[in-house]
Amino acid sequence: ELDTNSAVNQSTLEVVGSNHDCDPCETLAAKFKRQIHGSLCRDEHAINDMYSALASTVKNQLLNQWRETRLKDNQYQQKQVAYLSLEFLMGRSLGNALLSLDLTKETHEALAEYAADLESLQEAELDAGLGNGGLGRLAACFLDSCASLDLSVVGYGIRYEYGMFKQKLVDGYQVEQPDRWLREGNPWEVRMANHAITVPFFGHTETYVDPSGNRHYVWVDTQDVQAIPHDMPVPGFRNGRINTLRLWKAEATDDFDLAEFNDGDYTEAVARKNLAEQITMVLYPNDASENGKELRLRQQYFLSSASLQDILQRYTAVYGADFSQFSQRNVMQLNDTHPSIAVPELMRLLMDSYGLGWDEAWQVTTESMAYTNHTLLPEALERWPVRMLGNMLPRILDIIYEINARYLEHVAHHWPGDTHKLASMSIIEEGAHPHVRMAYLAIVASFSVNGVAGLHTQLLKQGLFKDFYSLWPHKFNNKTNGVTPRRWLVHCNPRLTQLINRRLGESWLTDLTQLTALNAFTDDKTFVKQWQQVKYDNKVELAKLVLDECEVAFEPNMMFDVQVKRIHEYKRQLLNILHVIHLYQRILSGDTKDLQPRCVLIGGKAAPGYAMAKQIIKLANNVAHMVNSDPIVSPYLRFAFLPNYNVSAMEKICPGTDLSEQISTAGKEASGTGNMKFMMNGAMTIGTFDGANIEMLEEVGEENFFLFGLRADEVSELKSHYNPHDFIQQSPALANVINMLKSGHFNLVEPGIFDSIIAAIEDPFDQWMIAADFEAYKQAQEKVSLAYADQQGWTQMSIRNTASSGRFSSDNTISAYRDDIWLAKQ
Ligand code: B1N
Repeated sequence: ELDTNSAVNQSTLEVVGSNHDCDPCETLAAKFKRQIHGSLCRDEHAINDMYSALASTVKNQLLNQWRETRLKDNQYQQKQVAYLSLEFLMGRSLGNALLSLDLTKETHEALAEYAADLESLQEAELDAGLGNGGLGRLAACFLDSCASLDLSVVGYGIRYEYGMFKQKLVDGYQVEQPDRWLREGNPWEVRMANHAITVPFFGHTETYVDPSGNRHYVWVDTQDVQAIPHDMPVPGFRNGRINTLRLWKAEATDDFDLAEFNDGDYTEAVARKNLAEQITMVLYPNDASENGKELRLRQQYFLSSASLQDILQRYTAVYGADFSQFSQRNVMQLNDTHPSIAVPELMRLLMDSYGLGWDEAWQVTTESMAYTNHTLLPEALERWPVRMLGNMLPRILDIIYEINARYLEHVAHHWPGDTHKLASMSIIEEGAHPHVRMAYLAIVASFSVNGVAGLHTQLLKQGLFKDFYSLWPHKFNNKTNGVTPRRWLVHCNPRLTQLINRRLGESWLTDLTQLTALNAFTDDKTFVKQWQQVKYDNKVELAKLVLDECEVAFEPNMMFDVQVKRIHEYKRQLLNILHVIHLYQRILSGDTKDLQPRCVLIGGKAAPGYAMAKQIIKLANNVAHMVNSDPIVSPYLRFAFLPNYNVSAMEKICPGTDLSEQISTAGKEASGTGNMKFMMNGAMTIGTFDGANIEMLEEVGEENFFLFGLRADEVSELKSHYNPHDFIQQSPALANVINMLKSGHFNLVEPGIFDSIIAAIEDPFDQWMIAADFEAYKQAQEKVSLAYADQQGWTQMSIRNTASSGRFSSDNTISAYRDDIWLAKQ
């Protein structure tokens, strides 16, 4: 089954398919040696070559288990879950694979006779950055938990040639550079050319009536694109299961336009191949906002169609054309609306390719689709122009109209005579430029609609999707996000893991709630000391990273105060920067009483088209420059902006953080997941009553969490009469900060560059309400300082945070998806 002879994307000549790889008696060391010496261009002294050889060795080692998992799953012994997502932010694979397969010790032995150590080989791996932020990383954590819980789950995604851009800083401004992560090949992937799928685009539909009077539709004159699977292994944690992440690559079909051919336009026809291959060229770098580009819709349909055809092929291979069992055997989880075009596509395939009637196809579809919503922000809700859809996917648009017509009958029945409801709930948003509302399409066709944290789900039910909730209350449910403890504790924080193991053994690795047992050691002086030492050592490492990347010296005896996430106004990095300016002013004025020395770190990427986010990065860098170049300030305060924040950076950051900043405007952050990684690694949180913060607070208790700011209901109440100047007047600290910004202190040679930021804070329409929360934030930070001054007390709080983080293991989240969504429809 597995096509191991794929050297196609590997710049090396490999000895492949050799049955030595499956020899259980051959040591990893021997296999590695063969891998390194068995290729022409691998040099045992070059780190990159050694990494590739080691990764290939590990990949080959897991092929047998991978094949067995696949053969078993093809028999449908378990219900099959397809997790459809435009993003999988996997990061590096080597360390995780070694951990899951329990090969770390053997690998160290295999490397003993070489100059390079395992850590430097791991560093040589480029991140698979096939996602923007939380939504993509959640998909990656979920895959790990699904495999570790022995569930038969396939992740379906796109093999972007270029992942999330690399962020450079030039004069404090973000500059984007392409991320050619496949440059040196991808040793983890297996190209499955023999499983290619054809995806149609453009053309038009024709109908005919068969002799028995049934109407049939054919989609003709299409421009077809090939979808080639590239499979990545997803090993479960020491349980023998290897699941698959199937990433589709777009390639041109071999049949060229015959007319062009005959016209002698051979070269033109070949050049046109590029158009098809563009589809999987690049990840759109927008987090929580949509840009409506046509190529993005092509990506969405390409993923949805290829994945559904793949699922249907596997199903019909066992059950033939009998679809009565389909929804008992299969479920598709839609990761936001990005793959929601799968709804009409499944209808099309069932009707046009497999001959089902509408009602039967609709039943199969609505019993097998489940939709996860990840945001309430209006700018992120997808709407596709009807014209664009009609042109690119004419048959699909027909089906959407038919779904809408039938569904609106249901609405009319529920709200008789209410034409306003019909318009507001229609899947088609009418007007001069009608659009398809993808969230509505997803809700109508799914048996489950879930939010990603308690507050978020509540707001979905009461606000955005209120009418749908009253129509179908049973569809709505909450699944609070989680993160995988394998990557986000065991792999990234070996020191803490060892310390915990010494007290609790190892069974907590697959049952994170066992960490509550750590609460028994908060009064154990030795344990507290050891915990402190671990944090200190991790801070030394983080300080090295900051020094290398930012040329700012972080001092491990100071508090490490960190905010890393995508740059967005709702996440309020600006509030954090204003607080840094406030501390800077206090220090300059000699007011250092109760002031705890801090190192503040901010990191994150701005969407390339998001001007305000880019200005915020520039402000952070300019403030950092002033703070760090003043010797009076540096004993108390240091400030750095870390460029190119990504998964691998987070693996070093969260173990070395004392204080985690989760300060979004209440009601705006659907869940957050970085918050959970920090908590697991013993950081304290300063945060608003938003997203999963609320549940973290609930677990750890208010005494161990620095809560501040307006609640979601207060934010919406204040909206109608918000006046930032009231808040500025009432807070001398804020007034001073704004005055200093206005004075040009941070942009002496660049006059006016921060005017738009100042205006945003003072704008009565500032929906993020920076001014409203400043004073509360400042006071919460003062409490943080006092708490940090008591190192013993702080460490006890740190232990309690890790101890209470078990609920936020994605194993827990996935168990709930399994029980309430995936298996609920058996
Ligand atoms: O999804 C995460 C949540 O923890 C975060 O709170 C939430 O902001 C994030 C369009 C998105 N919501 N929406 C997106 C990403 C890409 C895109 O093109 C929207 N990301 C989130 C996991 O639930």
